[in-house]
Amino acid sequence: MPSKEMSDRMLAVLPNALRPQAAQRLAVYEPVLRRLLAGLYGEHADFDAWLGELMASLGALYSARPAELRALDEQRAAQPDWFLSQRMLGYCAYVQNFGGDLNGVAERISYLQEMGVSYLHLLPFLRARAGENDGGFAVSSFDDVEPALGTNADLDALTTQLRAARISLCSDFILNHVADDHAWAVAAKNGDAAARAMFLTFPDRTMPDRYEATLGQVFPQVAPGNFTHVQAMGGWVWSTFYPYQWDLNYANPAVFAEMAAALLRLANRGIEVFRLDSTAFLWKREGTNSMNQPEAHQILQALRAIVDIVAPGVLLKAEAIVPTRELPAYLGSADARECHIAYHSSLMAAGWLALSEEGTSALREVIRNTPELPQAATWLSYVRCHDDIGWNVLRAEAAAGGHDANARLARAARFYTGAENSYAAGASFQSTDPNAAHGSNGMAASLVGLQTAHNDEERELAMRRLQLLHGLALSFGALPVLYMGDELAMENDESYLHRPQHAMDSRWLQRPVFDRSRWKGRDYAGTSAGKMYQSLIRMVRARRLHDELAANAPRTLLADAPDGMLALARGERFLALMNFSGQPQSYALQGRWIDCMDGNILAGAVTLAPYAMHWLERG
Ligand code: OTU
Repeated sequence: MPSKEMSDRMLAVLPNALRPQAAQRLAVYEPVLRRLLAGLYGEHADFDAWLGELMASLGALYSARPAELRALDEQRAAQPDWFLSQRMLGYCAYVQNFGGDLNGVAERISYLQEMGVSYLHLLPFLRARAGENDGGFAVSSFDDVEPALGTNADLDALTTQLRAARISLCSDFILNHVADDHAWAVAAKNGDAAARAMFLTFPDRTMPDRYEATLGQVFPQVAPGNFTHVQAMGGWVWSTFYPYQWDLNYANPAVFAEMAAALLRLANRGIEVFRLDSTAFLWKREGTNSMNQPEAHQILQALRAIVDIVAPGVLLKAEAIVPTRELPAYLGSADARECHIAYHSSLMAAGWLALSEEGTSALREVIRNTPELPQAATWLSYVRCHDDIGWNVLRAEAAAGGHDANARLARAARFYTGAENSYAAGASFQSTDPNAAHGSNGMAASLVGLQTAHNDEERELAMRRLQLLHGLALSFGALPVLYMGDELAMENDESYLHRPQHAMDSRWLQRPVFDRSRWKGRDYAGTSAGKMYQSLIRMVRARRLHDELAANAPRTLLADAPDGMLALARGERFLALMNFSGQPQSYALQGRWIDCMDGNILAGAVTLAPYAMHWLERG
């Protein structure tokens, strides 16, 4: 289909007033979209007709976009690096744990403002599978709020209130799979051929066995294998995660069109950021681990082009828990725009590895392996999230210098269960092999030793470790996202062990209910909650004052620091010194510096106390 015809299909459904603006965006991004979709689906006989319908559906969603959101689109398109500022701060929470329901979350907006939060990621809140649903990651409808959490009207009210408070709402968009009770799965089970084609189904084990030869396993203990036998589907269904999460078949253009429309419908409800879940898994290829395939990137780039045309105020965030070298591709490049934000899970895991080893060699390797960002894109930095700390992403960095990566990472995994003489109180996740580097679970405060501390001195060291990891996330040059409860040093929640549907998934250890009493005591520095909260707020405030800490400002790793510490320069005027070891470390400063926290003037050799961090500005 010629370009003009394709654009016209969209323009035809728009009211006159919107046409000039749409035509402008189409002129830039329609050729990109067409090239990507032709690459993915061009071989299909009815490709042109399909494309025409897709464009018409985009036009309808464009017309339906509320004026207020269109205004935001314009504003952000004019300033595409708006989210790279050091004034951006994220917060991530489960709706049910943070506020009970969506209305309860709205009541906590003033707390978010008090912390300086400008971005709120609420974990899955769309209608989820009845019964087990992987914490909402098995979605049965993209168009309805989970009834236990509220109504669609509550969501509309929340996005409106958040927007007024200048907080962008981020929602998960779980695009790799749907629940086995989603309408498509139900129709497929009832024999509907078009619905069946939305999934990857195999009559016998021939193909599944061939794929399995090179596939990994995400949940080897509780959901082994990547295929589930479903009688009503006449065979085996691809299910990378839990058996009730059915992978979508992105080789089918109908899947792409449906999912793109579902994303835009949510965007039109005022969701400003989409956390694209499990992006690495979108395309399957025999003989590979079916992760990070070129087509997965083309799908993401096509979604980006659609967002650039219909809703350029919206941000796409890639959740790809993959080795560092695979990460940059998710942020695309100048001529292949992809996601705006990508989780830096290597940086997160390497911070924890550095603490456990009291050495920064792997962390430095991660930083060296982190390339410069394309324009208007950023990493997401974090200390903890609702998932496990996955050590396997660090294989390359842990092997650098001739180390045995597996031994090193397996030790870290043991360390965070409390073995190896450690202060940590955590749990291991999903491994059938005791020598493997399985993931680690636990709230940050418990993993840094707050839960096992016997006296003030141990508590002080644990607190410093918690501050240190947050300091790294806040000074690295990224969009930092706090995980609900960490700001109040909340500890592990063991209650999941008594819930049969959760007991086998220790990620629930780090999914506690917001602790109101800690929150009430947040101004009182005599408790660990208050101490953490106060120090975090101080860091957040100091960060806001320094342009050098913006996500896209330069970062230099200083090689002259001892192995126990990390010295990170941000531009010429800002220096973060972080001691990851239990021993004092000394560092020779060049010139005169002022400590951003206490105003002390420093010059020459400085000594960092165990686990201490200093943010210095040129004096
Ligand atoms: C994502 O995670 C979610 O964050 C998990 O909570 C979900 O269970 C999962 O998808 C399925 O929707 O590999 O890159 O190791 O890090 O499952 C996608 C555990 C993922 C998670 C992993 C993950």
